[in-house]
Amino acid sequence: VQGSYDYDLIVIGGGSAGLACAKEAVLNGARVACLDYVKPTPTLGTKWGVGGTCVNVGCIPKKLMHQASLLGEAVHEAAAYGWNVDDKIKPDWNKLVQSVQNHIKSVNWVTRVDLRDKKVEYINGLGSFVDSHTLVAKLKSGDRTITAQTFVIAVGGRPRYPDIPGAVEHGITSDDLFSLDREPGKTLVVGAGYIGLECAGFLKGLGYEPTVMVRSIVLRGFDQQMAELVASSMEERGIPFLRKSVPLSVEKQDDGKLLVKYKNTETGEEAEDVFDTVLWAIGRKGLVDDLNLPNAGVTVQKDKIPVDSQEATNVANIYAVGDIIYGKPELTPVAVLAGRLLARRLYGGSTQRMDYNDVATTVFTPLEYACVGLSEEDAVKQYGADEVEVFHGYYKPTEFFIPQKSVRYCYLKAVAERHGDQRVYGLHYLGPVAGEVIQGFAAALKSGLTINTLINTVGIHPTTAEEFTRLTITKRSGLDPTPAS
Ligand code: FAD
Ligand code: NA7
Repeated sequence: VQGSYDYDLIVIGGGSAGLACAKEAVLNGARVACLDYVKPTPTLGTKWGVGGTCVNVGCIPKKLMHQASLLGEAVHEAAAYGWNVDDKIKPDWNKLVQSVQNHIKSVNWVTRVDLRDKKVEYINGLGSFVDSHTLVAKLKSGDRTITAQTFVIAVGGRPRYPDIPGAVEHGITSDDLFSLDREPGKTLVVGAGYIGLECAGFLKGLGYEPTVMVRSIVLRGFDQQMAELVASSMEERGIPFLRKSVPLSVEKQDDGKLLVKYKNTETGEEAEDVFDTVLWAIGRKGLVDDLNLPNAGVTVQKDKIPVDSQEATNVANIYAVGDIIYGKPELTPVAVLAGRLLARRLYGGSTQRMDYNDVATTVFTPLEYACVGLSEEDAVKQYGADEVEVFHGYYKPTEFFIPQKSVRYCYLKAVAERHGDQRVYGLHYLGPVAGEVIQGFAAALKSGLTINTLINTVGIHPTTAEEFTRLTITKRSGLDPTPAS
């Protein structure tokens, strides 16, 4: 009987998905508890407050460090614009970390106040199922057993460590980097997903020496032409990429530095180098283990939870949202919207489902890359090469001229239907403020944008976003996509 449970809804995980879901459920009349618990990182013991990955060890600190790195670049450009700048400027890592952490702590505080105001009961405990309606919350003060009609699992994930000697003892992950109490120095970044590239990018901008170790390809899952341009733009800035390489071991030398042995996966050749920091960015693991899911009967697939189009698991009263669900984009706005829509369906009489297609995203590398919709290879796979037209061009941002910044990798393309209305399948942009450029186009693409509409839209001059309205050269034509001036 519904009334006999402690709560209508227990949300496990107080991150982007869980908080959005819990707050929306209360707004729609439900009695809700939200559990959040962070296990410290294995070696440095880093932990943080309520709010999940995005706020504490993800999007927000990452964007702040990226901004710090862009500012350093801007200061150097300022001289060309006539500012009298002391050329000995250098960043203070500890001060940056302190500023970033202060901001995070203020967000943690606001989040707790918001939960109290919105009447969500926040429980700082690790949740573990007893059965499909009962949970044990492991609190500092001991165990507390609570029951609910409905559960939403929103536990997200944590970075993986490779299974090699010294990985855990001597390596760190993004969970430690944003609060590291010493300068990272010469850093080996292992993994060429977006997290690895972003971290390498801002470390370089802050004056350190990152190297990226790539096992196979760069930015798996993204358009590969764009991914290679991102990598080349980073190499041009002096970030070496160790291609086709995997680490074998990490040892601490007597001088405190880290000796990394690695091998080339094609030639088998082994090599070694010494670093101050080794950062694992080799992907993330869903946090299913502590949940005791077999007690509730919930199915797991590769440490993630498969759900249907209503975010329902295989158990009738248990749902899952956010990074923990299998096969969907792991992004904060996806987690937030899916969590909110789920609560509205459960308690607000809504039938609206989450649309996981055409989600825009940005890789915050020094030269940023943003995209929405299909990659060129996915469009070709889906519609056939003869049915896909790619409009592309290089461009020169006005603000790059005076400081004579490299424009070699400022490039964009629209992947579209070849015949008929020439509907746009995907947009890709490499250049400054990429996320700001693509966000509005994402709404256009979702509204059925065509090439005709795109090139008949009057641009805003002088911007880089206006380059999308000038895309007239197709790859098929073979014409040179570089601008004359
Ligand atoms: P989380 O935010 O991870 O929240 C889950 C919470 O549940 C955590 O606090 C966890 O400790 C807690 N928990 C786990 N198990 C239990 C349990 N048994 N009991 C109680 N609590 C538990 N996304 C973007 O959109 N843009 C970006 O720029 C971006 N940058 C990123 C950069 C980095 C370095 C990283 C790591 C991620 C980034 N992401 C970005 C991804 C984004 O952070 C995630 O998609 C988002 O946080 C997922 O939200 P979630 O609610 O599913 O999980
Ligand atoms: P990703 O996007 O899963 O990328 C992980 C990268 O690490 C990728 O380049 C992998 O290469 C590489 N990798 C994976 N395992 C290893 C080992 N054992 N050794 C060396 N290199 C390895 O992870 P991120 O951390 O960037 O992002 C995590 C998620 O957060 C991601 O799914 C986003 O959607 C959100 P591969 O291509 O597999 O050869």
